[in-house]
Amino acid sequence: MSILLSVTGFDPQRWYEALKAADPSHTIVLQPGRADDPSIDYAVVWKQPPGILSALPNLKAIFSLGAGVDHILADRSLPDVPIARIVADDLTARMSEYVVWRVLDHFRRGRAYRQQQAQRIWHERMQPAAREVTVGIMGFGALGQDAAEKLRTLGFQVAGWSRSGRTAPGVATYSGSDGLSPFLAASDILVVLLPLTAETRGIIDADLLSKLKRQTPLGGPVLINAGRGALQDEVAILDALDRDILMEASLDVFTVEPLPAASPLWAHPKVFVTPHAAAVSDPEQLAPLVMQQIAAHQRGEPLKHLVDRASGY
Ligand code: NDP
Ligand code: OXD
Repeated sequence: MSILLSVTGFDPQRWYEALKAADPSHTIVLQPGRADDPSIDYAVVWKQPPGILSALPNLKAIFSLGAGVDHILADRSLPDVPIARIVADDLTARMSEYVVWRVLDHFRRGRAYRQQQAQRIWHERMQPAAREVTVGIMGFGALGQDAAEKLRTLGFQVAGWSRSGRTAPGVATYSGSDGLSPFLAASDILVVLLPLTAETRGIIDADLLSKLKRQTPLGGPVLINAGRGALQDEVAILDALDRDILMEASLDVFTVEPLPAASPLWAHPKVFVTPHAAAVSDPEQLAPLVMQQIAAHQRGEPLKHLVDRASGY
């Protein structure tokens, strides 16, 4: 059985070795012998070149090497086979670390204290209690729910927004377009963990930012986006920061990645930039899960974490 490994932006060799180590009995192919290679049964991909999958006549399923699948669905010529994504404790824990880190840094006045230290200023800032602050998690799925649980352990109030109205104990949940305004009005710190779909593209715009709570215990609302860059209007974010509609932002994802050197986001004093590093896909942790999925599929068992192409995630 042959598996095509098609990755750009990740190191293919590490994934090759991890997939081999997880199950040495399969052939892993980095480049198909020919475009319509009939020996390929499965494709394991991250940002595969468009068109590469549609030519494979015996392809049975496609596996994303990350939680998101927008990089796969961007290929308009995809064959009609199931697509599965990654849901894994390792990836989830990494994202929750990022969310907790950024929430705590904004909450505990990290930016102000770093500035003070640079100027040797000894000045204690007003510090609210975690219970006075609501973190709104936009995209209340596998990642959002875990982050919510960890933030609740720290004492924060948590709100969640989803499409279908998912609930979780102790979390105020909202859904759909009707639930969006009350959700935003309840959020002091907005954490975006949405997938990029036709419905969510550009959702973090001037209108959305204007609906965030103005008077917050921190002095203004904070935006943290680790979902996808194309969810956000970066001009609107910069404008909201400059007009104090937004107090601070942590951005891990950008409309163009790598973030161009000319982007004003790099040097903006209220913006904290990370290079799409919130939750990396670790080959040693994730390759065994992909191989288990393939083994299950071969035994005729259903695949887990399937993508609904109509909703785009
Ligand atoms: P899930 O599919 O588990 O969760 C997605 C959530 O978004 C669900 O709650 C879903 O609602 C909600 N949602 C989707 N569309 C809408 C909509 N139109 N309106 C309201 N809510 C919506 O995904 P994960 O939690 O596993 O991952 C989320 C995203 O995080 C990924 O798609 C990826 O883009 C990003 N990511 C970023 C990483 C990074 O390093 N920066 C690393 C890993 C992931 P419902 O519950 O009703 O289905
Ligand atoms: C993912 C990512 O989707 O790393 O997993 O962005």
